[in-house]
Amino acid sequence: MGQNGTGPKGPRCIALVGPFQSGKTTLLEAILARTGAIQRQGTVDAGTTVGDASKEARHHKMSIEATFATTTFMEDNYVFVDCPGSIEFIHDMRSVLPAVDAAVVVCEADEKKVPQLQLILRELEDQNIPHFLFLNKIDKADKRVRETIKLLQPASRVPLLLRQIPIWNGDLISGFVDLALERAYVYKEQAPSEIVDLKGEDADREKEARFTMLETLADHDDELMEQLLEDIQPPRDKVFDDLAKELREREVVPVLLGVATRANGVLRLLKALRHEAPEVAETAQRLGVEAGNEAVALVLKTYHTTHGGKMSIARLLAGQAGDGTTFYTPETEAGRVSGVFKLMGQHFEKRGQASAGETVAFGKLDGAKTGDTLSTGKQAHPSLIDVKPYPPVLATAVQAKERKDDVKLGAAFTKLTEEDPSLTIVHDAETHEVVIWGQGEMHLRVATERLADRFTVPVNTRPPSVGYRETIRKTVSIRGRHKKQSGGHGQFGDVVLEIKPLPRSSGFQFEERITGGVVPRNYIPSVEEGVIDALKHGPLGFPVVDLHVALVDGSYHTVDSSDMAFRTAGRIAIVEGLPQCSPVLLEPIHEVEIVCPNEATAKMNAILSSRRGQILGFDAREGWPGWDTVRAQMAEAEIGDLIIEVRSATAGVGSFTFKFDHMAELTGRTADQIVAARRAAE
Ligand SMILES: Nc1nc2c(ncn2[C@@H]2O[C@H](COP(=O)(O)OP(=O)(O)OP(=O)(O)O)[C@@H](O)[C@H]2O)c(=O)[nH]1
Ligand SMILES: [Mg+2]
Repeated sequence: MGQNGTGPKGPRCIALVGPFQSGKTTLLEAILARTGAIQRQGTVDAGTTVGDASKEARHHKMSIEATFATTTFMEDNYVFVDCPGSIEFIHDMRSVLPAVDAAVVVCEADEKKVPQLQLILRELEDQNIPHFLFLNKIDKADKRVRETIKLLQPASRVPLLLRQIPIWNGDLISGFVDLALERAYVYKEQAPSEIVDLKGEDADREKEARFTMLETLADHDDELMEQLLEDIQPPRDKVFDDLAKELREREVVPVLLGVATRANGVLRLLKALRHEAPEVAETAQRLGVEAGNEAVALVLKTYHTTHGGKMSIARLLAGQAGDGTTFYTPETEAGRVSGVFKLMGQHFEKRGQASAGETVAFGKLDGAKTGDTLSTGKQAHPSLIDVKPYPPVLATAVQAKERKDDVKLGAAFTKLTEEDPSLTIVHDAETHEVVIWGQGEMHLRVATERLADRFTVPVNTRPPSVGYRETIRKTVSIRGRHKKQSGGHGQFGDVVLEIKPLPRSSGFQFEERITGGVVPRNYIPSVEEGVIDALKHGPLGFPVVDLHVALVDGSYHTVDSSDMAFRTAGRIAIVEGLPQCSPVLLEPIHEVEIVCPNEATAKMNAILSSRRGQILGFDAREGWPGWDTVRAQMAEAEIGDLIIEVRSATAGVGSFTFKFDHMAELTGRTADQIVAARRAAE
């Protein structure tokens, strides 16, 4: 199979991934323009691209979700998926990757973006996705390509294979030599590159670079190795076959060059995809699609259009599906397809039934969610993938701006998390707050914008409450007496409580030591209820924990005593007693584990120290050369916006996980401020 083969291939699905702002959306635009899917190539800066057509993406001039676009190249159907580069939106990329035939990693010769590149290559390597590197922005190149490859290689566990070299014209790159075709091209603005003669110094450089490329290929091909040793020129078709095979077997990462803004290098990229990327049958095999089902599809994204209802964007891995097809997930009935749509950014255009390899949107699959394996036939196909979102790192409490929107907000949350499973909604029963947890500042900002714009529920946001508690440090005995004479029946309850501190995380214990029936048995549970009630809100304003309360004495009245009266007496004793017990604030301390490229480790230590963190140690991150793991204990209040500092100190790639460890006493100015703020809020 040579590069010049012309037979039609199956429909493809290709992901465009890569570090933040590397030019993925611009490359998609160039591909769509070059293949005639759009009339003119739009730009990110003018807000005219297909990839960043959503209001939020335009507004922030960055991609915030995976966007799908359909085109045709040499009679083959392609769906390209423009994935966001920011780590905060990486879940969209991770949900799409399993089902694509190949990925194009758009990157730049920028040292600062190497850790991001490593992060993305790691996903591709772990998920076994064949991938190309598209070295973009070479109009701005200020170093030799070979140096750039050296810079980028540490990010990849697989050898990078340079298959084009630039032609320099002074300080600018004016074209390239394709090392497999052995042809030279000069770039034309917004037009296919033109073939020129390969001569002089360029011809010598070509020979050398081609030899390096063949040597790398020969590492996995003994026959080629022999030919090279014997100085025999391998036939061109053999070189192309090797390129295709080694890409598919993930033995090399071919590197192509280009300028997305000028659509330079796009045609060669498309040709490489056409000839070398696997087709759906191979992708289905990689995923473990079993024979026997009529149709099998994977849901890559869920989208709620403002008017059209729910869309499940899916790749069909086997069989056919159209209007009326009933799909099943392994757990349940996904629903009956109502409308099959062609994908073009924010536009969904109705089309006919889809067949294996195509990526389309299915309308009204109410029971389907992102990541689901859909199938038809007698027995549901087992789940093909399980992509879990990364644990969230930042939270914001939200409230509908208008009370009347409360119910609508609940429904909007459902849609929001269906579209983006890396968001989590938590209803805090204690503080009555609704908290959105997400992957970073921009992620949460976009989530609240989307609530307002797409789901029409404007919300107010504020930092979520910290789970403070309070406890006591002194033992006190105290009487609580409730006596009321208001005509007819009076109320009488009288108790003596001994309130005593307990060690950390003992919670609350109640004991009764009544002798001689001074408080009748049947009233004792009410006393305990009154105590529990009062402990919900201690003298500092927070729930009280780690204390022992004993009912030691009291008195009653045969007519006026009641459950209610003893409950009130219990409460009074606590309310009056606690302030005498030397109350103290407790704050939650978590164990935090930060991962970062090791050049940022010192900065992490500084950040942790400035946030009252106690560093427990740091190690090389297992399986991640060049990365460290820093562990620390840290107060919940300080973790609140920690991610913002971590990201800015690591060019966006650092992250952390945390889990509750213990409650610790907090005194001094910080504690006073917290208590004062609590009082002010009440
Ligand atoms: N000089 C130059 N600039 C480019 C090239 N490709 C893209 N850009 C610019 O780089 C910036 C980012 O481009 P985008 O296409 O939005 O990059 P992206 O990778 O989609 O960004 P995210 O999706 O937010 O990660 C824009 O200002 C583009 O105009 C290129 O080949 N050369
Ligand atoms: Mg983009």
